[in-house]
Amino acid sequence: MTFINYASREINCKILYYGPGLGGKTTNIQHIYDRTNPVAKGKLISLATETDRTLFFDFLPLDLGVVKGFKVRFHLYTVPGQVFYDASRKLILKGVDGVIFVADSQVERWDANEESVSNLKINLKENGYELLKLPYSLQLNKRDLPHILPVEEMTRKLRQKDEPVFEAVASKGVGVFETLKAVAKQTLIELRKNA
Ligand SMILES: Nc1nc2c(ncn2[C@@H]2O[C@H](COP(=O)(O)OP(=O)(O)OP(=O)(O)O)[C@@H](O)[C@H]2O)c(=O)[nH]1
Ligand SMILES: [Mg+2]
Repeated sequence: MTFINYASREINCKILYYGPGLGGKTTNIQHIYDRTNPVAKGKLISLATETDRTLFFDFLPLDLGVVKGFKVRFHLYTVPGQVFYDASRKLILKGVDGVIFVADSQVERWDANEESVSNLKINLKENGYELLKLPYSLQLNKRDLPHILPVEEMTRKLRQKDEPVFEAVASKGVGVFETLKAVAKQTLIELRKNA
């Protein structure tokens, strides 16, 4: 549900980072924010608890291109990954144009990844979206840690369609822009189709 502002000639897209708690969603957005030209970005808004888990969302408007004379502004959000914030996740999904799933590669977080993917599918459906039609990328994060699952196994089990898959170390910025660009590209293709 892209929002088009004819007065300012802007198209607004909403990209959402989804995934299990502590998987690295906020770290992705923080890195993008830190590395983006001040002219191209808005304010980073972060609502967190005292222990620094995202309670509501992170939000980052970013200018990334032009479609038919309209400036495309990407708004990046992350959901709170903790299981009990499901009501917030449902709310944030409204109006989504693309999703990045940030999986935690650690062996002990496997169940949390699976639970989060099925939660994503349920919430998309409830909001009337089809994952198959949505711009989507899969990020396998925390590749720097010792007890992690092989990329092939994670990909086989977590991949939902033919989405691009990226290995990442978000805390070092590895794979962060690649993942965002892949979803942004798919989103722009959708926009151009419908423009
Ligand atoms: N070693 C390592 N640590 C990481 C990586 N990415 C993120 N972290 C750390 O993991 C912790 C959680 O990261 P967050 O970005 O807050 O996770 P989140 O997915 O936003 O968590 P919620 O907001 O609770 O859903 C932080 O301490 C990060 O510094 C990574 O690739 N490798
Ligand atoms: Mg967070």
